Amino acid sequence: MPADFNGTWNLVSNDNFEGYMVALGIDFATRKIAKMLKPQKVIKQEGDSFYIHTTSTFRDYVLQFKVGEEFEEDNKGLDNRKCKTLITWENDKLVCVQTGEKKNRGWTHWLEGDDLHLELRCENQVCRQVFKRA
Ligand code: VLZ
Repeated sequence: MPADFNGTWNLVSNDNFEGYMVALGIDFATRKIAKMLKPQKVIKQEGDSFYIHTTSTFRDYVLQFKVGEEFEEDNKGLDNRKCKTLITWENDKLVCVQTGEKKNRGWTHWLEGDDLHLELRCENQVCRQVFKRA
């Protein structure tokens, strides 16, 4: 049985989101707004099929994928750069590699106790987010 990420999750901590956004080339004004946000994630998981909806008062982002199947991601409303995205299981961690213009781009999700963790990577920046069940 893989890890079960199903649920609605609220952001409780967000370390170095600023550095991650700078690495992505997000402009100053957008960063000022974005770093104040407390996004919520709604995750629907059925086997290896995932729907991850990140919502906030400012912008929304939806990602749908099947583990192990590469697809083109548009990052619309984020940095708008297209990349080839592949998500795989590494034990109970969901590991995403986003191949494109930006080096070392991707993220990892895992569960730790009652918390959902997300590490976001771009170039030499790492952002660490923790979510709790809504
Ligand atoms: O999450 O890649 O759960 O896509 C932040 C929206 C969404 C707030 C960040 C506005 C997406 C940002 C993080 C304005 C620049 C992400 C994946 C893993 C699923």
